[in-house]
Amino acid sequence: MLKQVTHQDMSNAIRALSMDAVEAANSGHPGLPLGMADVATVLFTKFLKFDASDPQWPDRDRFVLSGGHGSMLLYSLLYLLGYKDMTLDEIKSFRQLGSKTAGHPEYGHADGIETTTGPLGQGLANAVGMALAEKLLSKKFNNIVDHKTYVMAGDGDLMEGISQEAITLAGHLKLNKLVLLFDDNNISIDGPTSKTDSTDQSKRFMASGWNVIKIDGHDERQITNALEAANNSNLPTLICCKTIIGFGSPNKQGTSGVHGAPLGNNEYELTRVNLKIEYASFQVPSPIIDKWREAGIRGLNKRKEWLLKFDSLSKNEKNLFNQHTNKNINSSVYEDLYKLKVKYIKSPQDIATRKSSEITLEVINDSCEITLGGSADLTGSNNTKTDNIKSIDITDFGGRYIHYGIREHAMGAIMNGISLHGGFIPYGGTFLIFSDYCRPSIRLAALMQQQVIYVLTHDSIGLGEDGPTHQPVEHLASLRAIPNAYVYRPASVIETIECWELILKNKSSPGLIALSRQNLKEFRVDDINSPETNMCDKGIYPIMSNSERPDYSIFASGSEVEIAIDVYQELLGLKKTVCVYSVPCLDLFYEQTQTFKNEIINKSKTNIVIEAGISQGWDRIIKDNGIFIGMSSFGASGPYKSLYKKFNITKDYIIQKINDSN
Ligand SMILES: Cc1ncc(C[n+]2csc(CCOP(=O)(O)OP(=O)(O)O)c2C)c(N)n1
Ligand SMILES: [Mg+2]
Repeated sequence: MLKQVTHQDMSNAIRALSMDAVEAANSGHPGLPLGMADVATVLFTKFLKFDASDPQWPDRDRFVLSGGHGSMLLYSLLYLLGYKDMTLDEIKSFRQLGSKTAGHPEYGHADGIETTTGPLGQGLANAVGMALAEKLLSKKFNNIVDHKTYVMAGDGDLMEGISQEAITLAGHLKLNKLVLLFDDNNISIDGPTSKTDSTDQSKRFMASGWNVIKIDGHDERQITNALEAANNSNLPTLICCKTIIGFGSPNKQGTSGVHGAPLGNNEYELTRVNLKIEYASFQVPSPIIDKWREAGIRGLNKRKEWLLKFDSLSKNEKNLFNQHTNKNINSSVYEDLYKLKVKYIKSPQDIATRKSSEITLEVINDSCEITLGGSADLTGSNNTKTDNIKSIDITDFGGRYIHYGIREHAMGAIMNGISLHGGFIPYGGTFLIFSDYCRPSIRLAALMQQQVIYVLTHDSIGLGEDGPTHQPVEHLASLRAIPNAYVYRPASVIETIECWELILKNKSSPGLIALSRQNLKEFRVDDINSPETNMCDKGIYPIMSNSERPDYSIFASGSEVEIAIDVYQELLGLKKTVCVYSVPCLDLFYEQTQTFKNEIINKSKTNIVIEAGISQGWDRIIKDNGIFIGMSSFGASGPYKSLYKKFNITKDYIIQKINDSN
């Protein structure tokens, strides 16, 4: 008779495959998969609601491996559970170029990878975003949205600052369907965590409003009981799983030596003997595989029940749900934005672009239900909360605006989680200067091709009196440097509307819109264009010119466009030929064809660039003989007009520079 497949056989299958893959690649992290295999086995075989045959089922539970270095844990699970695209060959190609099994789990490589992890702390905050998205959707579609978010996080995740931001917000919002499985192994790369940390994690989480359970992470019964208790909690739950890193390795377990290096041939064999793994490498016996595959389709009936419930919805409800799930914006938004443009072309307003952005958002939020606003405690300054949307609070998750608190980094990662979960297109506000506090999450949004929107106000020394700590200088350049992130810097109401339209239309990139605190003059008043055309869509367009081959081409973005226009007028008086370009999105301009770019860049003998930031990024336009007007130092505190004067970003200075260069 066949021996019954035990929990130990199941968890050892994860261990075996993880060791095999790391040994074959001669690179990777065996410690986490060996240590957390028991917890993962109980979670995936008894609790997690999913169906491996439909990985995109919207009501599946989400699982996030925040310690992305333990990627083999996830890949082994996906293979064992029968996810179609996670084949044994993929496991054998761990860490090889072109495989789905990259060093760290990468969103989009394979089904079941819910987010890209690796930068510690991000996954944990992504999970908070997913749980929050679920909460909001379940309020709206209470019959068909009801799932949990499980996140596995280690000492490293909990040490990272972002974890504090994320767990305090999760506790505050009482995200009770969020469960954090803490790999409490007291080891990180440099050795025992006693070297670096003496936090009582239970007290820390309890102080933030979490339910805390402590267990032996190798005891099947304790793991089961804890996950059951978490199911009934009205608070988010932390399960501290006391584990031994590299469990099973006789000479390396419990040490940092097993964190991120192959066991080595000798220790690999000893570990297999110790764990009683008797099959050859990469060859998990079929009774064990079968048992895992059974677990993989455990959710089939639940999914069928869900489909019946979904079928019973009205046509409108179904449409709305699908619209949320696919994050589809109805095209009426663009018609409404067009009407808004016409209105402001007819009655131009000289207002700050942060205000223009609010006016635009008001229309967007009115005509579609899937935007989800927020700000990191700068709502009134970022102009992110339009009158037509309500804030969410603990008692009412019916709103569409999140007060993230002073938690920029978590806001970024939470927005990533919301976007990955599906259901909403998130936008969040802070000052441009504090985009530095969001940067790792912005980078991941770009890498994961997520449409996450940043409203970044107070975009230059033009913010004035708050001084150099608050005045961005290198930020536009540094954000433009992130691949697949688009930085927009509109110069007027009309441009702001156009930039928002472009941001909404780009479904696979984060959009960052830099906005002024100070009022700016509307220049898109006459016939430069017809309102049907989005002039910003190539990132650049000429706004005035008096020659086909001018002496000077002036390029400016945002608040500096009006200075460029003043210079133009003065140069006309001096009988010069000039062309002025507005450059609302340098990233988009650089993506145009070489012919298009050359035509613009080589039109004049001398190019002049005006932007109240550093010159980096503009070099291709400035070339060797051009003039750059902007910043090369930190700003200063004072009224904004005196700052522009002090830093020589004025019409008079530019005219003088031009005269000097002749
Ligand atoms: C933000 C960030 N900093 C540093 C690293 C490099 N790193 C990867 S794993 C790790 C240690 C993590 O310790 P722990 O979470 O306890 O994982 P364990 O060793 O228990 O598997 C470090 C420092 C990283 N991936 N992300
Ligand atoms: Mg650890």
